[in-house]
Amino acid sequence: MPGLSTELADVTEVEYRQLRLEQVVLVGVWTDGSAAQADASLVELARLAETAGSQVLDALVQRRERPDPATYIGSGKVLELREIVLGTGADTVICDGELTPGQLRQLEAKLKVKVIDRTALILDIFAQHARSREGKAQVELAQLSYFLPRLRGWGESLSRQAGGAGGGADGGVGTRGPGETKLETDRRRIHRRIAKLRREIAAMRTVRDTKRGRRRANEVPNVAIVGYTNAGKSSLLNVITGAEVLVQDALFATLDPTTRRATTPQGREYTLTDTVGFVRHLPTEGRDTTMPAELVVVNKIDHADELVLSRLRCLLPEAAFVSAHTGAGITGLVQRIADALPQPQVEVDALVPWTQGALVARVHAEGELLATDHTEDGTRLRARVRPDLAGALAEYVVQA
Ligand SMILES: Nc1nc2c(ncn2[C@@H]2O[C@H](COP(=O)(O)OP(=O)(O)OP(=O)(O)O)[C@@H](O)[C@H]2O)c(=O)[nH]1
Ligand SMILES: [Mg+2]
Repeated sequence: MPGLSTELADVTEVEYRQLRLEQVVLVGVWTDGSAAQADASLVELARLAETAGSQVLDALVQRRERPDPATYIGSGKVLELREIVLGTGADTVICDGELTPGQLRQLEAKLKVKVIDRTALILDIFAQHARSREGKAQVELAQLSYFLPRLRGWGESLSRQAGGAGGGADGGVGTRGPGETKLETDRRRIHRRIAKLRREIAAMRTVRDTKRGRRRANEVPNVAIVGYTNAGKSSLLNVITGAEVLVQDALFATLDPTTRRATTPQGREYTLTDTVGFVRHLPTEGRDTTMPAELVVVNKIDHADELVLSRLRCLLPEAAFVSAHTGAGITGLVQRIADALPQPQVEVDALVPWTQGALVARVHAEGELLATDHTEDGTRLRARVRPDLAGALAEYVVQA
């Protein structure tokens, strides 16, 4: 089972069916929005399924006011889906939404193949792609939290199977005892594992916040690249900073946010962070969604249809239109990032002695230089800087 830790496989060996997706059929419920939106959602689900390593054999959508509480799609559609499963030889059905444990269980019972939902699929891809310790821990935590309430469902349907024709609807005395005991043990072990992961993640977060805190103290502004998966966020980071972050024509190539140093054309330093992409119904837990200001970037203009592009330009007059591949628009984008950085507020006029070269360098990197002059006694600087740097320059300030 790619990505899922052996521990999880171990504790749930009976109840948890491995997410080995091979030949799949997709099914969606179209509740509102246009037909085109419903199609787009299913196309995206197909790409996700392929990213997870499976082959999509067929797909169907049902128009309904809301998903069926028992089986997600209506009972007639279940029969139709069963025919498709039999006809194509699919081993898995993937539903385009988040299903309740009960819906999953009932669909599995009726379709007689493994049924998973969009969330499980995304978590599976995350598990395959996470690289850093923190990333892996977060994915495992998300998976365990997702699977915990679903354990009972799988356990029950299996014990029903074990009970055979003779076992009643509740599994019967002989089948239930040991199974439930094992289930309880597994649940407790998973709860313990979840608690341990939470502690570890909290500890790693503290380390990261300390680093971030240090950057803040140094007044280095950070710019995050956020957006849809496969939009070219990592490619942008690479072209702007010369980094070599993995770029792939795949969903969720990036799962570990990377931060790189960058400088504005004027020489000010900032950091640029690549982030995990979005999709519809992305499990949102743990995402930092505070966004002070934003600059919309439209990438891949080399790839887009002229008509689509001109429509986008009308719709998004403020956006930066770029291509990470050809470099078109990148210079302009870099300047717009520079203009959007928070401006240092304190204006200083200082004569910095030659021995204090590091201070001069800091003014170049962190501040906005207004005038500079090399005198016999040192460097005369007029600049706008942040308060902490103004403090460091205080003793050299030239009295007017
Ligand atoms: N034609 C064209 N393709 C691009 C451009 N920028 C990126 N791509 C391609 O788009 C695909 C995704 O690029 P990435 O940079 O990995 O995208 P991402 O947003 O980081 O994706 P995730 O990390 O998976 O969320 C790759 O195949 C890139 O080569 C561009 O400007 N033009
Ligand atoms: Mg990426």
